[in-house]
Amino acid sequence: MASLRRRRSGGLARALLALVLVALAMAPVRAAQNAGPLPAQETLDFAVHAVAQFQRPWAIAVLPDARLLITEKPGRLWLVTPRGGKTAVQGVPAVYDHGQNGLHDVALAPTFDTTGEIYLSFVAPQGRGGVLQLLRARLVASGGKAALADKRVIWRQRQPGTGGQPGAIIAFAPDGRYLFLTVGDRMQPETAQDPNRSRGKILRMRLDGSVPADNPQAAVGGMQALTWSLGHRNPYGLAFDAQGQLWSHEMGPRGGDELNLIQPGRNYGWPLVSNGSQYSGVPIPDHATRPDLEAPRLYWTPVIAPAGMAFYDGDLFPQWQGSALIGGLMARGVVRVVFGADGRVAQAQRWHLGERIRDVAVAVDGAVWLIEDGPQARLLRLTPR
Ligand SMILES: [Ca+2]
Repeated sequence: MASLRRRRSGGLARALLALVLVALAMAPVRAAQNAGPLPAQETLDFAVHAVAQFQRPWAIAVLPDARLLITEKPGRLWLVTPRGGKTAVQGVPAVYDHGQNGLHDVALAPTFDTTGEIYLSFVAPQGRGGVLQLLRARLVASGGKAALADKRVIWRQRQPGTGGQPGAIIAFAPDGRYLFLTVGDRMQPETAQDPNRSRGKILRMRLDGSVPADNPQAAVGGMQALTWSLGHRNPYGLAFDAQGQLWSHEMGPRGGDELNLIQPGRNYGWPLVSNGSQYSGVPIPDHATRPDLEAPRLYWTPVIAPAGMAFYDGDLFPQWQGSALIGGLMARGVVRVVFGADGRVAQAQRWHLGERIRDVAVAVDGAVWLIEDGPQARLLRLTPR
């Protein structure tokens, strides 16, 4: 009897072990860390220099000659010297400046050195609201003046909206052949799962806006042909790391800000799953309940409200090499995320600066540029102490 019981319990233990091994094999490499509760550190590791001031700025692009292009949401574009001298760039298209809609990202074309081309994303007035558009133009600057020439809209959203978050962040593949654009759900969550709507997607296109033949749904045509990934909420950060991997962050609703590794054809879950809950407090199933949907590699509850992201590759802060620097609107500061060789993603540091941070960029000399958010927002330069 005793030996029988032992045999039975031995069989049970082996069955349990087998179950655990199967579960481990099926589980993701590592459950995502919640970095939300991690406190900001007491001291800053850098000196902060205020260089210039802007009205509702949105994005920074760094020119090879160390100057900057800075957008302001109401529809202004500035060419800015590293010391803060500002020249208004003429010829910016009309924007629908409402809520979080307006003039958004600015990015240099991979061919900028020879063509002078840049890209602007903006919500253009249409109907009673606006549609997200992507414009390619040539930056012409000389004699203290600057203007956009040869303007061409290369992509436009079909259905207008009156508000919500447009996404609108631009990134280029490391080989310089493809452009990626985030499109927010504009507070219509169900559109993020609608394959025929641009909202809640990350798009991939050629530099002229045409469909690359190797996009996951290229053969389907229409909106699906441009879609690289879906199920996104409000992606205000998009950047390639040094290994050529594409990362995006997005704001969760109440909790559940996400940092995602973007892979072609994958569904990132919004609004079917989220590690946050509805603003009303109504729960949403967690990412863990749907292993068929791509889970974030790192998340924040409570939220940081991430905005802007740059991978640090400069010389002034060697300890930050390979890190992602992410601005925080709610966090009122900057977060540094590190990536282990084993696929581990973790928040390494969080600095409280006392102001909402809208965008982050790495300067030509390895300093870090931050732009604050709001009507009197400062351009900040971070250098080693
Ligand atoms: Ca998600």
